[in-house]
Amino acid sequence: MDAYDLITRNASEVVTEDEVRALADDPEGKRAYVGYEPSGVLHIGHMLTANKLIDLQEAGFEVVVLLADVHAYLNGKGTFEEIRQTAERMKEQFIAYGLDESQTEFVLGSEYQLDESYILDLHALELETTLSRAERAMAEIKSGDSVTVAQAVYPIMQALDIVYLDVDLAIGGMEQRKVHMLARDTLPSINEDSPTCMHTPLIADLATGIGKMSSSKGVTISMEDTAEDIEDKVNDAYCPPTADPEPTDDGDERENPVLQIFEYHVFPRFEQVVVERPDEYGGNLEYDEYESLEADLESGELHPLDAKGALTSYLDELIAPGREKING
Ligand code: NAL
Repeated sequence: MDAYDLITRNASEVVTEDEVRALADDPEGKRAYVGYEPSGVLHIGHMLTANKLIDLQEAGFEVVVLLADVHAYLNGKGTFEEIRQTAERMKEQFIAYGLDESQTEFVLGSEYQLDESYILDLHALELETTLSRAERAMAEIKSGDSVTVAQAVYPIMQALDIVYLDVDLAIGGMEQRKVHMLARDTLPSINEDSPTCMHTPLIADLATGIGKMSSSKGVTISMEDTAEDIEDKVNDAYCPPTADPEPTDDGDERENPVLQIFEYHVFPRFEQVVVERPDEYGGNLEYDEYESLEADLESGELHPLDAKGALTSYLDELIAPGREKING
């Protein structure tokens, strides 16, 4: 796989391809970041952007993880004290999950976001941003029903962070795209370059395949799940024998979350995927790439229950080191 393919694999959106190609041509010393609000438990959604960071480390990038404590506070995720503790646990879990500690810089937002120069630059960007634009940028990020002033400041700070962390490539889930577009449009007004961005897909709710997986509602897999939790959740998961399920009767789009997890979590981290089956059911199946597993599920060669059994053991292998970090 060449550097560009590795850097962009499994991305839903690359802004722009030309800009990423230029980075891929000379990745040494280039910096990529992802930011996370420390809140709740590290789950499979966080781990999707973490996989991208691991790809980028392999391609030679320096990787910055922003533990966005001030952002979590602005988004109503708790007291500063609680958020700080969560940030510390999150950092340990990322390392356990496979981010190379010697190649990863962890930064707490509050280390620089309270400095006078940052605040003055923030106010300069606030002057350039309408309230409605900030509100739109937050549509898929905000917690709660109404939008607070704090939540309108949030995306403007996120844009400014790209400058302060001196980042060449901003990574986020698709729910971050409007914040990144705001950054691309407004940073030139304070004489900064528009940042290059790349967005990772959103995984559908495990139980229904509808909407995006989230820890606040529906079913997700977290770094603190036991092997039994994973087995139960995966066994109950929505997994029709197709990668392209029909919409619901209410017209909601559906995905196959079991296939999505194979594609975005398992294949990027394992050379080969083995589905164990007793000899009387045809014996083990071996896959070197996601597409062949998908084709076998669609043709009926691979039964959804066998796919789920394999997914359970691979997920457990990915999650076990983080779980041990917590349970000691
Ligand atoms: C991500 C978040 C907050 C601040 C950031 C600053 C720079 C880069 C990325 C950042 C968290 C993200 C979330 N908005 O929804 O988790």
